[in-house]
Amino acid sequence: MKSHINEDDSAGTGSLTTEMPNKGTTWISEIVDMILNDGDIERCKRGPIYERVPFLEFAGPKPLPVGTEQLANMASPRNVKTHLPFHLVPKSFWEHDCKVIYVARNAKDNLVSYYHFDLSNRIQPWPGTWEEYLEKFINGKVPFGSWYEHVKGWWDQKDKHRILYMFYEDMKKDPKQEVMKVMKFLEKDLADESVNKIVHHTTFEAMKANPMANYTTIPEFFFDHKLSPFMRKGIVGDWKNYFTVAQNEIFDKDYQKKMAGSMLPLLVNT
Ligand code: PPS
Repeated sequence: MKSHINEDDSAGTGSLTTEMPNKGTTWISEIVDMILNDGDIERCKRGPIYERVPFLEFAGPKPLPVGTEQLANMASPRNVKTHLPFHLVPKSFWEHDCKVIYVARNAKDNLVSYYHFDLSNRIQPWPGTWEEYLEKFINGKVPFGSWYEHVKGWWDQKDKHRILYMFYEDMKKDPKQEVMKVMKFLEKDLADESVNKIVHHTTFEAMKANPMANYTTIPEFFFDHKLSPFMRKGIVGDWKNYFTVAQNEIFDKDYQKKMAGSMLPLLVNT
């Protein structure tokens, strides 16, 4: 895997967009692709997001591409997606000083989004009822493991490597400011007009309407948008529509316990 990912990245030009699933990976992937392509919208429609941004650990059913095979045939700088927790990322990323953009999202919205994603995603385990899924999430029994360990694991490493740690909620609140942060991190200097284009092209509405970003091009046997569309709501605070008062109390109590001692800003009641 090492040679696949990094042989062209000795200058540290590769960039990895990473996060627990359903935190906004697709959103940040599209932003990075737009920045690397100088805000050229047509160029960013050259293929579906999963062809433009290989998913490092993905090796699912055909016709979807295998991440490492795509990367082997791609020139640097490569924009790579992963959901891996920090300790599972290939060491070659750090040996080659690759840049990583991590996006964290408030735990409850992440859970709600992940629940709907697993309803539609036919290659991940069936989520069960909302109550069952809530329990699985709390206990880290969902694909890619514990949300708590994931966000803390990357937070603890953010000053030791070239990691830009971002928050979904900040991206919603001030998308232009966050796009400019990413631009600076990638050492790109685009004109204000291009930045505005990127912000517009990567709004929830624009991406939902864009077949190259909304995953409607993948076969139904893999993801059934009729059960719940991939671009579902794209909002902050949707958890309030799902948690009962009792579930909220249990979640908050458990959150405090699991996150005790972490310097990570609270990611639970936005
Ligand atoms: S995946 O499959 O795990 O990589 O999913 P991921 O892309 O990380 O997360 C999907 C959620 O991100 C929302 N999304 C967006 N929100 C705001 N703006 C934009 N542009 C955007 N693009 C994707 C998407 O709607 C999913 O969140 P929910 O809350 O389910 O709507």
